[in-house]
Amino acid sequence: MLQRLLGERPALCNSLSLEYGTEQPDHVDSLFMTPRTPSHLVAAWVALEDCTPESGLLRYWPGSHRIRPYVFSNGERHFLPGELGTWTAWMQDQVRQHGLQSELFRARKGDVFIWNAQLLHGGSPIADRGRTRRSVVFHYFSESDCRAMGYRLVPESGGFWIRRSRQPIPGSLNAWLRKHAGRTVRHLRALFAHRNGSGNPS
Ligand SMILES: O=C(O)CCC(=O)C(=O)O
Ligand SMILES: [Fe+2]
Repeated sequence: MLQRLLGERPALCNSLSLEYGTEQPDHVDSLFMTPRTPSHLVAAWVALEDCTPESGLLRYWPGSHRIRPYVFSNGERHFLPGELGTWTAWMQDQVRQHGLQSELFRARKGDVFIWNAQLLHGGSPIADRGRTRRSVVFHYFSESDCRAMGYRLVPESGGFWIRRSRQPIPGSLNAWLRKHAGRTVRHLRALFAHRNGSGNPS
C-alpha cells in the first residue's frame, strides 16, 4: 500500500507511541519532516483501542492536501520557528478559501489512517484527561529521497528503516524537556538543597 502511494519503497523516518490524545495544533507533517520530493512523505496512524470523543480525537481537514505547500522566507518548505504564526494564518485563510471543514476520526481498535505529506491535521481538545487514546504513528519517506540525502537505510519487510539518532518531536514534552533540562535540573537541585538545609545547591 505505502509503496503504491509513494511510487517506490518506503523508508520509516520515525514512529511515535501515543498513550493520550496530543491536542497538537493543526499542522502538516512536511513542515517538520520535510521530504526532498514534496509528495514523498506518508503517515500511517494506527488505533490501538476504540477511541472515545472525550479522549481528544485525531482531527483532519479533507481536501487540505491539495493546498500548495507553503514556502518560508528562506525559500524552504521546512518550517522556520519564527514564521509558524504566519504559516498558521496563511493556512487558515487557505482553508476558508477552499471551503474546507474539519472531521474527527473516531477510530476503532485496529483502524489505520494513512495521510499525505500535505494533509492538515491535529489533535482535538481532550475533554476527559483520564481517557487514553492509545495509538502508534509511522512516518515514511521514499527510498530515493533517503538515498539522495545520504541516510543509512536498513532493509525491513520490503521497505527500510533509517538508522539515526532519536529525533525531538516538535511541540512535545520531549522537546520541551530537552530545551529546559538544564534549568529544570538546576531548579530541582536548588529545591533539594534548600529542603535539606544546605546552602550549596550543587
Ligand atoms: O495523534 C495525533 O493527535 C496527531 C499525530 C500527528 O500529528 C502525527 O503523528 O503526525
Ligand atoms: Fe502530524
